[in-house]
Amino acid sequence: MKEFDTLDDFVGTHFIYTYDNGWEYEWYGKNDHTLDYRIHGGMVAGRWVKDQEVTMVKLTDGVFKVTWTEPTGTDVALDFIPNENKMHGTIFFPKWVEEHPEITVTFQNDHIDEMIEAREKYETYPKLVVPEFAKITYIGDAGINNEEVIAEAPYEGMTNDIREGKYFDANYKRIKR
Ligand code: FER
Repeated sequence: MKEFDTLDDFVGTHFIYTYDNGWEYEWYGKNDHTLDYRIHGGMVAGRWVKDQEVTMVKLTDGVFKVTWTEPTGTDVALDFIPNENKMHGTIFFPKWVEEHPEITVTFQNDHIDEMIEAREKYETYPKLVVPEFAKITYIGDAGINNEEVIAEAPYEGMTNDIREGKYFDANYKRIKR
């Protein structure tokens, strides 16, 4: 398996991981400041997002930190230790996302105004803080700025298809079903 060292090794990587609370997330570092993702399990399963602006840094050899704030007001801080198939994530949900998660469960890019409206209309505090370790169940080298990685809504069985090699071809393009 690929050994991770520098930030260049990390950027362009596609991960699937399952948090110890059972939530399953799919993450693609499209370039050194942009994230695309899909959520397959947990409080906001079904949500997917492209072009989230993030900060990605190398903490030390093979250890990487990714942080960002969402249009919903949710804040996220992730630490990846890919050589150990391990990561740790902390999600800081505004109170309104905990009370109305369904508003955020969509292709967010088509509904940015609704997210901003909801974060103004509903309560922010107290926040729901969810700190969890996760096991990385898939690592793919998708390359930089690959728009095919996160290009459709999540479906039941999608992460199994990806893990089993049924979803991407040798050039990391989607195999259309
Ligand atoms: C993650 C934890 C949280 C992640 C994304 C989020 C793709 C986003 C949460 C939200 O906006 O609801 O590990 O990785």
